[in-house]
Amino acid sequence: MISEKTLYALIATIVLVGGIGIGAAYYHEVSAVPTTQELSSSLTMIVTPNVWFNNSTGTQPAFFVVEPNGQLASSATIKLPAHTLITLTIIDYDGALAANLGSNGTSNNSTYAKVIGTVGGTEYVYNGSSSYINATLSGNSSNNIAIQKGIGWAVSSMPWVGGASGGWEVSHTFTITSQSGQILLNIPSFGGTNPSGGTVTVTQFYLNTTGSFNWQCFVPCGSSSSGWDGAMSTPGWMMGTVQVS
Ligand SMILES: [Cu+2]
Repeated sequence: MISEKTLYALIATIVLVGGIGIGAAYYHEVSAVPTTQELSSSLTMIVTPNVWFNNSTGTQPAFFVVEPNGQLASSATIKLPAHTLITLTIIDYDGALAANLGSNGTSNNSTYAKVIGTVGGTEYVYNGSSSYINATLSGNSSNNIAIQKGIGWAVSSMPWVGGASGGWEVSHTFTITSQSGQILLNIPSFGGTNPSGGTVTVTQFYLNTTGSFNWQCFVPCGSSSSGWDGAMSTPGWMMGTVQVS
């Protein structure tokens, strides 16, 4: 016959082991969550002007993605959630006037100077010099460098400056197009002749169609005489894929 003491010890063991079992099952369920992780509703990208490309081309500009965990990643494939308000931040260390905008080295398509597909049709630019902005652009609402949506400089398109020998105030664009070439999103990054060098752009948008799309910069900033080789035609540099799910 089992003594009372042994019985209690047995019950305690059963409860303990059962508890560990339930705990393990629960832990497994919780720890399984990241594999079906929700896609982040914020996308932060960095543009750097002088990244080593190869020995013959030298350096090229590139977009990088800053992942939610803070790690720097390639921009070759960017995953974004559908039907979700996405906040995009582009930290651009580059800057120059773009003499050409569009799908080849000689096109001058003002479409790519416009902000397309965002909430309110605007983007917010930070770090521009207020004196410079006031001298050349209207709609400046920037009175400090606080990174707070709505306090930046609200922009719906970038101008051409400098007359015939000038160019667009666009350093690079982050443009998402459909398979048929329709522009779903066009974010011109303000480079221009900004004397403070480099800008931060913040904007918000929705992607309401799932699937695989192309992203491309439409400032011919790559190599060769057209500017469309090198970075412009290499995934993870100035183009890539956006997967929306
Ligand atoms: Cu570019």
